[in-house]
Amino acid sequence: MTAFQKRNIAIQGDIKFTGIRLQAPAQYAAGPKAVKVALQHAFKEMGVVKSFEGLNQMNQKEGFDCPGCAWPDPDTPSKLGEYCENGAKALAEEATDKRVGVDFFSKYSVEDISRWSDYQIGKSGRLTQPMILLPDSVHYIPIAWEEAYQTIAKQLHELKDPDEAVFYTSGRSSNEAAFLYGLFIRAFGTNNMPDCSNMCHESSGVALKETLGIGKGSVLLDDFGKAEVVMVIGQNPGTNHPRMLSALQECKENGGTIISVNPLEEAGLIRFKNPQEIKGIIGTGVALTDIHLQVRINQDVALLKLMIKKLAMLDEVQGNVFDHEFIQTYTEGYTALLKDIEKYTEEELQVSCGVPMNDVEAAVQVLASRQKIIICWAMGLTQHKNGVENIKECVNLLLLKGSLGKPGSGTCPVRGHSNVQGDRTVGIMHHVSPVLNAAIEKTFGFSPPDKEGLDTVHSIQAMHKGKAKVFVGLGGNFVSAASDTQYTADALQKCELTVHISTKLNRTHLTAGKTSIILPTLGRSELDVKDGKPRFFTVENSMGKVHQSKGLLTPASQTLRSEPSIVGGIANAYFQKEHSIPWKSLSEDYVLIREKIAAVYNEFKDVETKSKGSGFYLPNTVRNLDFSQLPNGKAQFSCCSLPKYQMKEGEFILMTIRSHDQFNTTIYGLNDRYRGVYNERRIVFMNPKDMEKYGYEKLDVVNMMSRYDGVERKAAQFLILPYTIPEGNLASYFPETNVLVPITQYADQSNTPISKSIRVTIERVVS
Ligand SMILES: Nc1nc2c(c(=O)[nH]1)N[C@H]1C(S)=C(S)[C@@H](COP(=O)(O)OP(=O)(O)OC[C@H]3O[C@@H](n4cnc5c(=O)[nH]c(N)nc54)[C@H](O)[C@@H]3O)O[C@H]1N2
Ligand SMILES: Nc1nc2c(c(=O)[nH]1)N[C@H]1C(S)=C(S)[C@@H](COP(=O)(O)OP(=O)(O)OC[C@H]3O[C@@H](n4cnc5c(=O)[nH]c(N)nc54)[C@H](O)[C@@H]3O)O[C@H]1N2
Ligand SMILES: [Mo]
Repeated sequence: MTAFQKRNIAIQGDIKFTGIRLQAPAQYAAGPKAVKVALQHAFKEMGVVKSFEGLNQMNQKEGFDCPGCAWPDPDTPSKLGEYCENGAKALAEEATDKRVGVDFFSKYSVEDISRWSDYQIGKSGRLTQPMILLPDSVHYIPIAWEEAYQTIAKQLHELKDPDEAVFYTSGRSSNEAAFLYGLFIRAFGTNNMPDCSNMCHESSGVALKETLGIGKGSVLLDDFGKAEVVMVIGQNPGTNHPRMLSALQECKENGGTIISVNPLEEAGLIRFKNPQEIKGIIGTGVALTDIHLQVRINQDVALLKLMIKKLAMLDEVQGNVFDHEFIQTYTEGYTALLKDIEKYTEEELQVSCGVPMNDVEAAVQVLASRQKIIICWAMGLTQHKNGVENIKECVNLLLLKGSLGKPGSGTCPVRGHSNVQGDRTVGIMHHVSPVLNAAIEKTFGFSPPDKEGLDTVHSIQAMHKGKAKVFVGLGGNFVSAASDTQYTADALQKCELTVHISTKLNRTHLTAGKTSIILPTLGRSELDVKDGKPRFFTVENSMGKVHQSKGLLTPASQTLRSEPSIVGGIANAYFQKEHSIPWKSLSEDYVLIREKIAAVYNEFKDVETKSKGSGFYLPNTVRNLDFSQLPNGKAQFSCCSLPKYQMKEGEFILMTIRSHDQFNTTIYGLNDRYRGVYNERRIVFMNPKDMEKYGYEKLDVVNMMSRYDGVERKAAQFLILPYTIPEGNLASYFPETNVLVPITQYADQSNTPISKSIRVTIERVVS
């Protein structure tokens, strides 16, 4: 065994400003500018020919699913192109012509690369062949595929207990890859399956399962055109789900009302110029938001309670504001909810949420007379200490209005990664499901472990304590995505082995274990050929529809292997020949994997044929108002408490959000066009009154500090920008601010880090 030399790895790269330029925030999203920017990114990374080749096939029935977000495709995709600006950027990032090969790694050590920004690291290009970093070295060197598998297998065999390994999944992997991965992990003997959902929509899953019986949303894309009201809470579709704007446009054109609830007035929610329509290119576009409720960070429960209280008063007079028949037939806990609401005065709720009473009244008037209501939400609700309760309060409102199980209404947790929902459906889950275990046992003849596994936060803590010694990542960028960057980096670096199945180089490959292996994989857009024939895999979108995805671009390198092939390769090396599961065959044959998925999950019956064309919907009990899984067979109202903050003088609540030019930790560029910020990411948005109160000028340089568990964490060097944001609230981008999120602070029940409500103070940097 070679001695380990601790490496000197920077967790964030050298901190420097990049030359900020400012403009007024945009008043609309998309339009011709979006098309221009999309093509600029695409041409720069992959040239003109490949750009059109790729973009023309994205989200088309015979093509590949966009590697960006999970928003569904319409049943008849537009021939003009069914992609958005940020989908084009996602493709450009994956299909770039740049390469990170052996020369790159011999030229730069992991210590060197770690000084670069995430933006620079990402722009280095695609990984081309398997590489290994040995304990006594700071340079990755090439390794053959088979040898890499054997090295991993050997290390896994050396563990005293299978629970000493953790297997992370990011949500871009196909159903086939995720199923095989989950099967291998269970056969290996652990449920340690942290995944990106743990940092994302876990709070939604927990809240929806408890209240409605299934952890997924209930609306279909068509419902947007039928809805009378769409509420968009804690979500920024203009940047993160741009194709959702077409659905909102349809709602508006059919006479619907849009209510947005957000501490920021996001451009994408103000007005939309649809680039697929002539009027969107040359006209003024469609106004989207009718009523904007500028809630203070993490005061959505207060706002929703206030609305419910006012609706209840109206209902007392009119008798028809709530859907009493629905409540009577399908729900439980109505009386307790009304009683709970009485505990609060309107004034205290209004003071907590900070929304002017007139605006609340306007929203209440709209909601009072409408029944078809959709509530959409994303990270603005899930990433708080009370993330689960935020969502339960939304469910309360829908139940009161009977807005479930009918066209134009329902829950819409807008998912992040393009297949994060599918990965969960086919078994990526740290909890134990006796039903799944029984089905696996029946199909494969082994008993999966019945001990709860570790989620993201607890995996990090286990690695930090030395209880977990091997980390395997199927995609993702664990160190930059997770909270408490220094702590997480230390945790990974304590591991004996880290394994990264990735398309592109990222910081997690640098904050590596003593030994570290990079296994480069095919991207979604790339041709995956077996026996001379291109093959497809399947994904599930945000609305529970499973469909095919088939890449067509020439792979970045001939050495790349597909994710199922890599996962099967590791499994085969671990179990060697004598095992009841045919790992080798599974690693080579997606049809066989799909057969096994269908054997384990009834709802995937005939997936081979049904996933063709526009695909098929998985069953959804809420759509049929089937609450038989729940206590007394009823949907559950919840009594949620108000989040209380005893803020000290000088303290702020910080939300860490995405700019327009990033996909999570992948930084496409340095602009946040809709918010009027160009060429800089180290910024913090602040209310002008707070700036005045504390004597700050625009572009003053500050540090932000959080203090939890007696420890001070610092994010150094941010430029202050005046912005329309509630007083006492701040906004800044992640991953730069993840150093501030303590590993110990996460949502009750779902363990999702509190990335949207971190208590911070700021200090001026004197130059
Ligand atoms: N282009 C692009 N697309 C993406 C991604 C990306 O990074 N780039 N990421 C993907 C992933 S994994 C995900 S999960 C989604 C994320 O999609 P979003 O959830 O839209 O992403 P965030 O930038 O985190 O934005 C959160 C929004 O919530 C608001 N917000 C913050 N705190 C609160 C609060 O307390 N209450 C309310 N009401 N609002 C609040 C913020 O102002 C912001 O508008 O997008 C997916 N799509
Ligand atoms: N402070 C703060 N932190 C957050 C959030 C926040 O809002 N604020 N959001 C959280 C959320 S919602 C999420 S989902 C997580 C995201 O966490 P992750 O999913 O771990 O992070 P990504 O940045 O999406 O991962 C990008 C990497 O995935 C790899 N990759 C890309 N495509 C593929 C592929 O097809 N196959 C494989 N194998 N690898 C691929 C590339 O190497 C790329 O560098 O971050 C969370 N962290
Ligand atoms: Mo996410």
